[in-house]
Amino acid sequence: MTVVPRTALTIAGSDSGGGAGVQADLRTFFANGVHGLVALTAVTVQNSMGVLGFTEIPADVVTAQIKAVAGDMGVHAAKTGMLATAEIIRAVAKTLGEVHIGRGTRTPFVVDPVAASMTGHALLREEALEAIRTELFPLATLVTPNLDEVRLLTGITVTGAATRRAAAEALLEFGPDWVLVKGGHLQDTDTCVDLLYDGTELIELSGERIATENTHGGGDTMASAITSSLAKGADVPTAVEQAKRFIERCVAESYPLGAGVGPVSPFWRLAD
Ligand code: PXL
Repeated sequence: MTVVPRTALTIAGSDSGGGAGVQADLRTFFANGVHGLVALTAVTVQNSMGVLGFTEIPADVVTAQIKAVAGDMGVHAAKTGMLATAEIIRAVAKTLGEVHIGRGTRTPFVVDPVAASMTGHALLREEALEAIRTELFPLATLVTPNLDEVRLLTGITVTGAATRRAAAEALLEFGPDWVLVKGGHLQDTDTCVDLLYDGTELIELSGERIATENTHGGGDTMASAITSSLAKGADVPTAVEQAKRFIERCVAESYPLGAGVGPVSPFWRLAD
C-alpha cells in the first residue's frame, strides 16, 4: 500500500558540512518518518572548524519556495532556523500568514531563533534580532532559544532555576504560545535542564549531560525533531518530550568528522 508521510517545512540555511542547518533538519525529518520540504534562506560556507562566510537568498525567492510547496503539497508543521536578514524575516512572517501556518491556524510553527554558530560566527545581520522578536515570535507555536539566544533576545543571563523561569516569562511576552528555554549551554552542571512554559503549565525536562565535543547541529536537530512530532499530530509537551529523548541519543552517538566540532547523529533511529 502506498503511504504518504506527513510533511514538515524547514525555512533555514545550508551548512556545507552537512551537520547543521537544512541538512540537520532533513536528516531529522527523515529519521522520524516525515517528508521534509525546504525554503532555503542562505548558503553558508563552512566545515567542522567554523563558518567562513555566507550569502543570503533573495527574500522573494524564499517566499516563492514557501508558497510553491504549501499550495501544492501541504505543510503539517514548519520551523525556521538561520534567517540571515531582517528582510527575509519580514517576508517569511508575511508569507506564513498568507499560507495559514503558525499561531491561530491548524499548522504548528516552531521558531529556533538562530543567531550565531556554536563557534561564535554571526548567522544573522545586526538589525535582524528585533525582527525575530516582533515579526516571528507572535506567530510561533513554540520558540526554542539556547541560553546565548535568550541573553540576546531578553538581556537575561540564565544561571539557574529562577533566572530560567524569568527568561521564559520574558520570552512569552513577545507572543509565542510556548517557550522552551534550553539549558544545554549552562556549564558546570551534570544535567541539562530545559524549561517548557506556556504561562500556565511549567514543565521541566531533565537530561543527563553527555561528555562529547561533537555537538554541531544539536539545536537544529532538537527543533526539527519537535517539528516532526508536531507534524505527526503530537501536542507541544509531548513533541518536546519525544524530541528530548531523540536528541539525547543523537548527542550520545555524535561522531568526530573533520578537525573541529563533529555533528550529532540521527542515524541511531535508522539502525533500531
Ligand atoms: O546550528 C545553527 C546553525 C543553523 N543553520 C546553519 C548553520 C548553523 C550553525 O553553524 O550553519 C546554516
